Amino acid sequence: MIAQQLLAINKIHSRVLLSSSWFYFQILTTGEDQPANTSLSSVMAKRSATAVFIARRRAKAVTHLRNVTHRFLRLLAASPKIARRRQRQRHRSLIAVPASFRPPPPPLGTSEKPRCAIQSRTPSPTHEAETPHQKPKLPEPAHEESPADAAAGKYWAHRHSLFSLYDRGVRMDAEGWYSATPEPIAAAQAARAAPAGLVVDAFAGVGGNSIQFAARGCYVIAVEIDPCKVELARHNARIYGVEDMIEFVVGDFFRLAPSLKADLVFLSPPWGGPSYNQTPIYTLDMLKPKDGYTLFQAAQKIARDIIMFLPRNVDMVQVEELSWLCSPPLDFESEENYVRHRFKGITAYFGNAAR
Ligand code: MGP
Ligand code: SAH
Repeated sequence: MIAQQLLAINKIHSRVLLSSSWFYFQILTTGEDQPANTSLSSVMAKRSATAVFIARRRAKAVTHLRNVTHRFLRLLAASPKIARRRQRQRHRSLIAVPASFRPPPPPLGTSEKPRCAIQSRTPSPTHEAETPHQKPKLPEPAHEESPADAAAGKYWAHRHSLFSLYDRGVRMDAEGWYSATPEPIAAAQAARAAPAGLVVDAFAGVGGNSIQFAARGCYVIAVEIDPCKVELARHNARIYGVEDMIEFVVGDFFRLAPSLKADLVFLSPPWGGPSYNQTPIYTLDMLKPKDGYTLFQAAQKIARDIIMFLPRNVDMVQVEELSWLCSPPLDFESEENYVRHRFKGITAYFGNAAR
């Protein structure tokens, strides 16, 4: 596949080269075909005008490549990194990149508009099998990997821990990639809800938590402010066969909260982007779009039982204090969440959700 991709890139390059060579040819022939009475200076002027034209055309071609195929180029840059990581895991040969391998998500923190779907096809699992006799023919990266590339590759590598059915066509957007709750964690959180209970997922995103609550047998009201994400979440819920268990609501949780009632509220608000862990202690006022106290109080209007998914560097003293906002104080329990021994976040359980 990489070979095909390289071939595609080569084709583009050879087109650029061909057109350049055509213009070089033109320069030469123009020179030879000049009528005898044409002065040397006019020939030179023509040549330099053509040269300027070529330079502009080349510049355009390069810009075009950079803009249109940037994801594809990033994929090429990322592939050796993925391969090296797999080699380190003592795989004897590299994994062939599947035909439908899709580029990682767009660079984080760019001005690129969020998209409802950045993938269209499902990778074929059979292509991911090792091909023992195949020598790796991955290109060396032309440049050092940027932090954005590294981040994009990192989340792509986590796709199956975010959604085990990812290969069936799960869709994500940039924010979804870095904020979806990994499936094993979402399943453990959902296990605290009573089956057949009514759950409000206040910040539903691309559906990571709503799907697991629904799979548990709960009826879910999934609130999400971004209509595009609601479409992604609905699509993903369909893949998991739980679409009928979820009522999707496009709206601002803080506006909707006073008019909602449920058995349990699940809160996984924005943490302020992937840079949330740049501070040694994450305080509750850093949560978005409103601080943790305002958020918790809004949730208390809906249900006594509350579950919050919080950054791993959160100030636990502040989190426990939330249970004192109720009189008598709510039962409280906190849990560190790991995926493959990596610390991902902390879940705080309040009320009957605490064990
Ligand atoms: P992470 O720390 O960005 O990734 O997010 P990771 O892979 O643990 O980083 P590394 O340091 O191990 O390389 C870890 C998990 O936190 C993600 O899988 C999300 O579930 C969750 N998460 C991250 N962010 C930035 C958010 C967020 O803004 N909101 C919510 N609700 N969850 C988030
Ligand atoms: N738990 C989700 C991820 C949630 S990320 C999952 O597993 O997929 C936080 C989400 O909150 C983002 O999708 C963001 O669009 C949404 N959001 C931000 N402000 C909101 C608000 N005021 N009301 C509802 N949703 C909001």
